[in-house]
Amino acid sequence: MAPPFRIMGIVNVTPDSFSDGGEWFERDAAIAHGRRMADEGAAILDVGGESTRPFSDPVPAGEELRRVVPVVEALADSAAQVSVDTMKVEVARAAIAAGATLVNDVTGFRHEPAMAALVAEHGCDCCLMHMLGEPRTMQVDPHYDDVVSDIKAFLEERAGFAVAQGIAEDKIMVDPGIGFGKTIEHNLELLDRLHEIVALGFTVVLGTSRKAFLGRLTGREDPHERVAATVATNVIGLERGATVFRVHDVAATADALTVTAATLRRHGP
Ligand code: HH2
Repeated sequence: MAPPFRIMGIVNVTPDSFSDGGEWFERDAAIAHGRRMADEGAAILDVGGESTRPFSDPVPAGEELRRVVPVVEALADSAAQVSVDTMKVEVARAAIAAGATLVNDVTGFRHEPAMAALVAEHGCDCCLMHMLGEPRTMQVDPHYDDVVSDIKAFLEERAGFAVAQGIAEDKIMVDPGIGFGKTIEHNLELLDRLHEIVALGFTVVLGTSRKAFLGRLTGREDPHERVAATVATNVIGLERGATVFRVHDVAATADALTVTAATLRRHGP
């Protein structure tokens, strides 16, 4: 039986990520961290060299390449699938050459539409995420008519673009982009109504890990203390039909989702 969920472990090779900036910036530390997460049950390792936290500044392609490619190359021989978290075609191309088979583009191929042709050409998987605007501006008074319907329509349009560019439907994952131009209320509504996004028919990725709205809800300022809050969102996400969970804390997530999946399985397929 296919596993009911996959965990995507986050490998941030950055000095400034919101929750673990600098912890894995050194190349060998990032590689060891990735291997540890694979041992803990990560089916996917998502390697990124540019923070997209609110108000962050872009990183030049040359620097992003220098951060990401050696880590992708080293992790390509692990049991996990290697994903590259980038919005730049140049970085994705080099990461694919180094062994990545999944492109996680937080702009849903809007930053560089040519990303779609690259993914199609190499038969890679892709994750298309929703973000309102760009990181520098996205948290300034985000507004939607209906947050779930608006994001569902966006993801459907982006997936249609990907298919038109030659990407097979079963290679496409969609992600509502928790925290990317959303208030706490928007994030909670997306989580609660996640089954509506699942109804699109694509694999749904959920990325809530340690995010600010969890800190606001629990009063936990240190992102490392948001693991239990993250786990709660992932349990809800699995129950609503998401199957890929992008997290910093793999072992805790694996335990919680194993128990959740075993319980849900009693209801049949
Ligand atoms: N969130 C972040 C980055 N990439 N990709 C997907 N598909 N979904 C997400 O929710 C998502 C993502 C932000 O988290 P993180 O990588 O921990 O932080 P930073 O962007 O500061 O490096």
